Amino acid sequence: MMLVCAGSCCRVWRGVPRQLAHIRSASVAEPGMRRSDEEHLWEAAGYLPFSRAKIGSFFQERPVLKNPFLEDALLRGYLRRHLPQEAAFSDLCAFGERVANEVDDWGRECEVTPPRLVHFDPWGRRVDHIVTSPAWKHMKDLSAQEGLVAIGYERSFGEWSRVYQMSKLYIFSPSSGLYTCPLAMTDGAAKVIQSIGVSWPTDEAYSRLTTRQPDRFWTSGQWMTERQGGSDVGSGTETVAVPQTDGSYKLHGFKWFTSATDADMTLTLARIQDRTGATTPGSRGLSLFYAEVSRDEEGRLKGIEVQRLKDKLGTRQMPTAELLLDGLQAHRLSEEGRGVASIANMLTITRIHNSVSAAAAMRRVVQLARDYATRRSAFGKPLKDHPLHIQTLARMEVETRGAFLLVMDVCRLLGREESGMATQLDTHLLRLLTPVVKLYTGKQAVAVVSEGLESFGGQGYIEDTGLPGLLRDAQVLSIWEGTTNVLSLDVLRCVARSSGMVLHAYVTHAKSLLAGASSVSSLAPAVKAVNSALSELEDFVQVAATRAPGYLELAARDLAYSLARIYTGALLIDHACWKGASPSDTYAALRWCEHDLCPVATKQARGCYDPSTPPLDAALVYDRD
Ligand code: UCC
Repeated sequence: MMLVCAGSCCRVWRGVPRQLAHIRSASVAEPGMRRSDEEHLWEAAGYLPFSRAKIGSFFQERPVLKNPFLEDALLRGYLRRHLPQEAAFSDLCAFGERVANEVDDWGRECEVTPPRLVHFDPWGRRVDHIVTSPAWKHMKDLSAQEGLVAIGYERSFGEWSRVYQMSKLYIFSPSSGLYTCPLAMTDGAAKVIQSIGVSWPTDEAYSRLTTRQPDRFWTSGQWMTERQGGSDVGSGTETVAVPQTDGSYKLHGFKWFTSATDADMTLTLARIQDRTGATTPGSRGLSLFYAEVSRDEEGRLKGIEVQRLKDKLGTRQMPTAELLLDGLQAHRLSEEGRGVASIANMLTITRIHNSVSAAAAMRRVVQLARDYATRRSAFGKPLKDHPLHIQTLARMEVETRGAFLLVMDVCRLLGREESGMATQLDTHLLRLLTPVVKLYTGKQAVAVVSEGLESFGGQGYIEDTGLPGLLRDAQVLSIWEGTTNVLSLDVLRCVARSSGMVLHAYVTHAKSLLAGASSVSSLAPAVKAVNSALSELEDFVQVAATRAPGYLELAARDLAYSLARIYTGALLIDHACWKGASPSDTYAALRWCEHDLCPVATKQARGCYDPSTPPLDAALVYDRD
């Protein structure tokens, strides 16, 4: 008797489990025995791999989610630089542990147990219950306990409180089962209420939106989108508000997309009817209303019918519903006709949350991909030892770092504004950069997450790995809260309304970020690139100011991208100059600045915004031949 495992049969036997080895060594193989006989015997014994449900012993190792705070050198470096308090570090570290070990599983459960709508109870009564998973409810409690909204209002870290809050959300977001969506709207609603003044009827709501007590915590909706669309709110809003004798209103309308519809309250827009039933058209006819979602004694929703849940590409963890408002009691929060301006505060907050989620999605896919690269071997060595693979991950890392710093800078500005520290320059920057960061990171997230899936090969395309959900959920980031083009036009609008002051603030601050790098030779190419992109940008603005308005509209998207890339380059350079910076920080800044930082100038030089362009574009798009 001897062990036969030489030559080609090795391939066959490699899959035999170790516990069967004694059978293998003790039984069948005799010298001179033909391999096919041998295989036959093993197969008869039921041990031949790849036959009769025996698939061999190789299983692909999964990527492991480790503590996302400890795994993120840039996040920790950024906080060491700006918010070096031990309390913040220990909280984020403990929360990161919780996310990796507990919350991520809940997020997965939210995905595989999506919400469903129960229209009727067993006895035929209309109830319109949106049934959510236990994990979704855990997320609500956790959000209160961890202060994911509260931190922004407690302001324990002064002007850095928003950075702290958003760092926590950044760690949480990809594991949250999209609970970051109701949190974004909850934060936005608290902000609107606070800016209007906390008093009846919203004082109780404000305290619930910002509490850390799970049993008191409320989430808010933001019902803005109607059947005619969600971008052109001014002409698309049909909902009417009928005044009541007690000073409240009854709302009648149809909300086409309402996200996280299991909310406890909402802010929404409607047109106030006068005594004749007439309303004012356009934005000027819109007012902002507050309404609570409640039920009568029979369990029916008061003044609301849930028509159906939406069947979406992603964000399936979260209920999105069509709602018929049929006499919903509401209270007016804004002055009449000031609805859009009043809800703008909410949009600022939700757009910043959106950007945090975008950067977080990129970070998560990079973390998983780099872990996987240490586990997965191909062509004889781990993926991490293939330079081309690592180059690809490094490019994703550069995009992620840029997105992170841009997002955190906007959070910094928000924190300064809310703590009364903001200069005029900060206020202008916050107004300009909010649409810029939202539109740019939303697009980057889709690109980076898509690239990230590829780094898992076919496994990145398999639903129950949880990886495709990252991409499906990223796709919404450039759509809701203002599409890329709508936000690009918002950039133009705030430039025009401030008579260019927002751009002046932008250039001034970007230059000040570069100041510390003037003597750092390793960063010289990056500094040169940002400086020349800033000059190109200023030249573009001067030329564009002399052209017809259509010129700027055509340039709007490229302008917004230029603003994002140049400013991010300056932030990366500034961070690389910090005394605690690492060589990777320098490398990231250099790589980022190899981008075309000012595409609006490049395209201007090619005549892309000239009057001949729109007809050529149209002819191309509708080319029939
Ligand atoms: O609701 C949605 C999904 C909810 C889920 C959210 C989850 C997020 C989760 C993230 C984490 C995962 S999606 C639907 C969202 N809808 C939008 O975002 C609307 C997009 N459309 C726009 O943004 C448009 O530009 C409009 C609606 C703002 C345009 O309306 P108007 O009436 O034409 O706007 P005007 O005339 O330009 O501005 C009216 C007033 C002005 O103030 P005054 O009168 O004082 O001069 C503007 O300065 O509003 C002010 N305003 C703003 N202020 C307008 N936009 C802004 C702004 N962005 N910031 C500050």
